[in-house]
Amino acid sequence: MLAIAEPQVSTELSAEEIAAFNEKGYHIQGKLFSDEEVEALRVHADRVTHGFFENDQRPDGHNGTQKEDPLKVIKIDNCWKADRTMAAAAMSPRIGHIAAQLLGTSVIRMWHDQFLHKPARGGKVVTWHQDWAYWQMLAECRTVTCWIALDDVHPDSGPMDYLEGSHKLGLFPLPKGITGDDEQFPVLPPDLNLKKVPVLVKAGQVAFHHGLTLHGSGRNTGNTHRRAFVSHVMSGECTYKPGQPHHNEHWMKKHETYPQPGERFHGPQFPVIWDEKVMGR
Ligand SMILES: O=C(O)CCC(=O)C(=O)O
Repeated sequence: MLAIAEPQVSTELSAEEIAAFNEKGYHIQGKLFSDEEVEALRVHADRVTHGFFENDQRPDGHNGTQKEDPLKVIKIDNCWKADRTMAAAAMSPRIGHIAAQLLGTSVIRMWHDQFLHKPARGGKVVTWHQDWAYWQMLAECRTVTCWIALDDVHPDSGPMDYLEGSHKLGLFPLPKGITGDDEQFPVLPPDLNLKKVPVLVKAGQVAFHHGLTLHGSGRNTGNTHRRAFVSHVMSGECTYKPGQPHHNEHWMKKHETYPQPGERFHGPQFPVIWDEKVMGR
C-alpha cells in the first residue's frame, strides 16, 4: 500500500474560491495528488479492475470489462472496500477538507467512490446528468463529487463538461444513458443557454462539483486513456430518505449499524472522512 502522506499540499480555500463554487457549481483544484500517488492509484485501480483485492471485501459493483465491449466505460463502485491505496485517496483529508469548505459544513462522510476508465479510442458518451438525481435516498442535496484525474485530460480524450451555473436550476428528470453507453451526446434544450466548461486537468488535479451541476462527457477519440477515481461525498447532516433504489441502500443493510428513515447517515458504509473538530488545524 502507498501511504498517502497527509498533509502534502494546502487545502485551505479562499472566500473567493468558495463564492465562485456557489456561483458556478464547480471548483477546479490544483494538483492534490503527487505523480507517485497517481501512479500507485493507476496500478491499484488496474488490480481491482482485474479482480485482485487486498482486503477480504470486494467493491460494491463492477459493470464488466472492455473485453466484452472495447468501447465500454468501466465503472467500479466502492473500491475503497477492496483496496487500501484507493481507500486512502477516496477518504483523504485533502478531499474531505476541501469538500467541507465548499459545502460549508464541519463533517464530511463518504457516499461512494467510483473508478472510471474511458479507454483510448473508445468510451461512449456519459449523457448530461445531475448526480443527486440518482441519489434521492439522500434527503438533502449537500453533496460534492471529487473527480481525481489519473491521466492528463486532453480535449480529445472525452473530458467531462460542466454546465456552469446549472446547479441553480433545480432537479431535472433522470436521463437515460448515464452508464456511459450513449453513442451521441444529446442536444441540450435551446433554453439551457449555459457555458459549457471542459474539465481539462492534469493527472493529480481534482475537479469538485455540486450534486445539482449538470455534467457529462463525450467519446474518447484520443490515443490516451482517460481514467479518474471519483470520491462522492456528503455533508454529515444528510439524512436517509427511502424511495429510490441505490446500491448503498442494499449494502448499508449488510452491517449492524445503518440509518433508519429520517436519521443522519452513519455506520460502516459511510465513513467519516473529515471532522473539523478532530482534524481541523
Ligand atoms: O467522468 C465522466 O465522464 C463522468 C463522471 C461523472 O458523471 C461523475 O463523476 O459524477
